Amino acid sequence: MVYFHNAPASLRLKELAKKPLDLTQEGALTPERIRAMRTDGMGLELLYATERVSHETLEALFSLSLEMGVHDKMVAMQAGEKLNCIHGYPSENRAVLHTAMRDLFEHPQSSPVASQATALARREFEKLKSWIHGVEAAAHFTTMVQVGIGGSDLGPKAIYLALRAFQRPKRHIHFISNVDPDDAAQVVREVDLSKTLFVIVSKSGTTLETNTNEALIRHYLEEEGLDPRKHLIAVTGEGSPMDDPLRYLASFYIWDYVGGRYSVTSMVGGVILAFALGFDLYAQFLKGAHEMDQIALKERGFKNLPLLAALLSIWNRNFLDLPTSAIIPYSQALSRFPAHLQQLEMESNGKRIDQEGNSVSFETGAIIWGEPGTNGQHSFFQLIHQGTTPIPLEIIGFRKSQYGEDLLYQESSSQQKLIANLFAQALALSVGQKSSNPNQLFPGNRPSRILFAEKLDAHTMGAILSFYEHQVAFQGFLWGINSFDQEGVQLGKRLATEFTKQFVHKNKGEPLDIRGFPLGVAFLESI
Ligand code: G6Q
Repeated sequence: MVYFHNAPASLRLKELAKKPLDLTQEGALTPERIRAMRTDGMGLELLYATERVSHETLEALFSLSLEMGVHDKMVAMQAGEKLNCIHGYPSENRAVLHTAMRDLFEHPQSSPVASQATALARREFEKLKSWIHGVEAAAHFTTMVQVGIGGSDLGPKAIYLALRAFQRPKRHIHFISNVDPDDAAQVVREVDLSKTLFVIVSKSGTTLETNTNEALIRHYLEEEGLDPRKHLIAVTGEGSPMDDPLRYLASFYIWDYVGGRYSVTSMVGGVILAFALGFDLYAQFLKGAHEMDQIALKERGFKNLPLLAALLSIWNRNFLDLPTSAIIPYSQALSRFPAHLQQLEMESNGKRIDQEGNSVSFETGAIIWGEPGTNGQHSFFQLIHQGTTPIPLEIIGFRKSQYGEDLLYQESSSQQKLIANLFAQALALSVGQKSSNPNQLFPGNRPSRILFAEKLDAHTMGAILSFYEHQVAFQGFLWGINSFDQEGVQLGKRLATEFTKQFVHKNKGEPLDIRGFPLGVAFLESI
């Protein structure tokens, strides 16, 4: 069997990595290279001249993708094969079908399993459409608060903020995620409860934070003399403890083959996005994601944008040994998108066993983080330019601003200044600067790539979201790991339950369970 570490192309890449392209070398980064090393699809352009790759490296990377059969895995994924599993061990053992949530626009030509998922997604999509039209016609509710955590919060919030520029007039949107009671208390202070809908989003219906916040919200509503049933909407898995339509104004469904961090395009993001942006923009967002799904599925070689990006990331992570990667959007609207991608990548690919249950002998998921530019330039970019750990950048930028409100100041517009900064960073990081003053020397040779588009609108946002989802999936396929489970979060959850039980004892005036939970009780002595 071919594993990542023994694939012939991996061995070739290891050889190439002994002397990788040095971007500071005379003739390495040329205008011709910048013009040639770009590829596009759906109006998204990926510029990768400032990555430390030669043509030979790229060829070997694509050979690796063939040897690891990643195209077949993408086909299998989108057809609904049970890829979320660890062979020979108890595991979730599920299909991975977030792509079916947006396969709503043509005649789906997929497998029976995927078609069935698409049919259910379309049912919820149509249900949402008429429900949203009803809410709009009644013109009573002005505010929506999403209550959910992790995948039920990060993606929807990031996408809402990304598209807020196109929000319908007189809409107010908030999010409550943390079990910290101040999170809910602060939001509740800002809204008129009588005009507010709360979307309680939990696929499992059992998440501690969300169940607790739902109880808090019900309490707040009742205190105001309002009936929670007229203000709460459920988004949950069919058959979950939250699947109890009589307790909610409306209920929408998702399924176990849509992972939390891959669920923005399902009803998890759908209800709030359709309320905030209107149904048509929500549909355009889904369409953008669907079209990128098709690129991931059907394109070969450089035209497969997410695969190319995944291969560049693998080169940086496994062959140049770079442990972390920063997402820097030159767009204030994408301020929470790095946080969403942090979960998407780190929860998906932060794994130390392969799909057969063997410990891997190579590095997997990088540490992902980021902030918008130009703000980041005035804080952590010092380390990125002159620190001891090179950090590859994934830069995102747009030709036009969203509002189109701009001004010439010192004879250039703000958007032009933003773009100037974006390219300046990529160039500075790659070529560096020589100096006889060591403090002003920039070593350069630090990789970056740029994803560039015309404007951040709903369709483009869908494409960018899907681009990253597939970049993550392709990396997982290359490593042979399961990118779709998250066992690593369970131990902490279980122990938190044990600690919480001690508080229950305390609240009842009972002694703490010193014998059953000695380490925990020792911690609690300090509070
Ligand atoms: C994401 C994870 C996780 C999940 C939350 C919320 O992939 O599974 O972040 O989304 O724990 O789960 P529920 O939607 O079930 O409340």
